[in-house]
Amino acid sequence: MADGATETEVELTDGFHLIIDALKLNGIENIYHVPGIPVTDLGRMMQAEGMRVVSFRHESNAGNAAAIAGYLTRKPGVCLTVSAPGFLNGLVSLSHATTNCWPMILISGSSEREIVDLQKGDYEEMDQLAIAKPLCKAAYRILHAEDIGIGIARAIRAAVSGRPGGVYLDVPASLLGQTIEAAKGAQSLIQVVDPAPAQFPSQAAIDRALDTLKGAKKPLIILGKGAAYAQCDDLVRQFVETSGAPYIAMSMAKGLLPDDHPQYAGAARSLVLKESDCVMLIGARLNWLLSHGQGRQWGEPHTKKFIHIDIDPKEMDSNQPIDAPLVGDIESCLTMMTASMDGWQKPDAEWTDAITTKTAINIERMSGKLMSNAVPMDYHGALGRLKKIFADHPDAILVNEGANTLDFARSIIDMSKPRKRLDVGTWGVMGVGMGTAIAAAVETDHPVVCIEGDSAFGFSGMEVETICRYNLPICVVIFNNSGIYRGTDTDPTGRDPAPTVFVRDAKYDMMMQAFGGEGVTARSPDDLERAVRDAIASRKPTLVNALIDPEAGTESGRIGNLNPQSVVKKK
Ligand code: OXT
Ligand code: ADP
Ligand code: MG
Repeated sequence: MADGATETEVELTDGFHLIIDALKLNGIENIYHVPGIPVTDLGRMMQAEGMRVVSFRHESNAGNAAAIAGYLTRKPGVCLTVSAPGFLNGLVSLSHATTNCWPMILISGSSEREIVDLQKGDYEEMDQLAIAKPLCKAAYRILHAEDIGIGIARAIRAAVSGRPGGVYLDVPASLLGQTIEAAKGAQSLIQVVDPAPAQFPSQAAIDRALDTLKGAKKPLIILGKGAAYAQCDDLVRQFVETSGAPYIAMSMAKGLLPDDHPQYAGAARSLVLKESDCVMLIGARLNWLLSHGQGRQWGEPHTKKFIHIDIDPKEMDSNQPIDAPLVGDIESCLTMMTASMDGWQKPDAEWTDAITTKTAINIERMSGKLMSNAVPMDYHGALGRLKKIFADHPDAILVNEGANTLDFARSIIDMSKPRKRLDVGTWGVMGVGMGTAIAAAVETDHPVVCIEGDSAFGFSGMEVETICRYNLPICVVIFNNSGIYRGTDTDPTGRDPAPTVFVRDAKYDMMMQAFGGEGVTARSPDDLERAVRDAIASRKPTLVNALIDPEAGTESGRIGNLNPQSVVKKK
């Protein structure tokens, strides 16, 4: 302090600025947000300090944006919400991020501890920390400005290290205005060093995995979204090609190697799951999406051997006995494996030829359907055109949700680059579409095409205003079949619409027009192709209302078998 200076001239900082400085110090620049008490000024100040603040219409969508930002960047996506109701809205997506193993931080304003803990009835009173804890990977509260550096550092490290996941950070209103000396504040901030350290397995585990793979006559590799998240794309490709094994990709791992790769067995999925004798999982869990590794689909009773790479040791043996567990990060595991694969003997041609033949038959069978010019459109006719568009635009990002709309698009549209297909993830959750699309555009600046069931779109549709407000290069294509799965159900009593149907031929295109974007109705595959190509070229916010035959879909798409059946005869 200069001679004669008074106490008040000491430079101060406060909770608002320390949070901003701590995030920026750790390379976090984008915030997905809904403003309100007590965080309105925090959002404003973040923007003033050069952060990109994307303000949504509902916290669930802001949270879904943060979740996918984490997946795409390997840095925690940050969602900033108000207390109680805003916090609860954001919590669904925090759990979604945790379930999918994506790093995310939900920062939520909260009411004052003294009032909440005595339940005196504060504005938006809620014990948020207690509620968040079981639904995320870690949860912290910061009470003192000098602890902000530690709080943010802990949240970042918890989100990205080991198996990534969602972290809750509770920020009481009084923290934001707390002041401390600026120099002391700056000193208290932490730049996290090596937030997701490499985790190498032992050489013995590698040798066991190599021996198991070597012993296989009919090996199969399954790539999951953990492998896409790991961002060691060249190494994954090198390993797959050196092994010579056929592989399939789980939904969001499509494109990690291009879907037209000669070893890709996606179009012979049933065959390879059933007939393989050794399955190597790389960043994919043997959960419901793989029928827990059992049942008819897997050719049960089977004696398949399993090799499993996962960063979480608890994942091993969760569904099937794992013969060769490889606990470590994918990059470290595959680096060690490929180092010992010189002169590797590829699988017998008998196995790979059978797959190539089946693949060719299935692709041929499908290609006829993709030429359909039926009006009203069926799923194949519409998706056949979108398939061509993605082939011409390999950098475009595909966001996809719905039931039939999801399942048909997954098997019809090839992806040729990693992390270009973003969808409903492990929970199969509807409503992720607009948040996912917005974050994909913000984080990558690539054009985004969302292929949305009309029901799926309804969960987050108001965010078309956000898309227009930020002028994002997003084209939303609504597969409008006037319902959930189909648009043809009726109420047996004749009183109401059936629970699964919507207003017939709704004009969703007008929603986009209402906010200044392009809104187009597509009745035919030609209309659809033209509209989407125009949208990608112009990068203007666009909504294409694609009218699909209400009779074209099936109950629950490809997962109708999960519906319980009633034994009582229908009236
Ligand atoms: O080998 P076989 O013969 O089996 O064939 C396979 C491949 O070999 C072949 N194939 C190919 N052939 C030729 N060429 C190529 N290139 C090719 N590629 C593949 O195709 C078949 C299929 O291959 P696929 O897809 O790889 O394999 P399969 O067997 O399907 O894989 C199994 C799974 C389980 C891995 C896969 O199916 C999968 O990933 N499924 C995910 C399913 C999912 O998550 N669904 C979403 C949830 S459904 C339901 O819950 C819905 N809700 C309820 C609800 C939800 N979810 N959330 C919330 C918050 N509230 C409520 C609702 C409300 S869906 C829904 C709305 C639905 O209505 P919409 O209007 O939105 O949508 P529409 O249905 O369109 O009306
Ligand atoms: P999919 O739905 O595509 O099958 P899952 O979400 O079920 O994929 O599985 C992803 C798995 O990847 C999780 O079990 C997670 O622990 C794991 N994982 C994520 N990142 C890494 C990494 N860098 N190294 C190893 N495993 C990882
Ligand atoms: Mg529908």
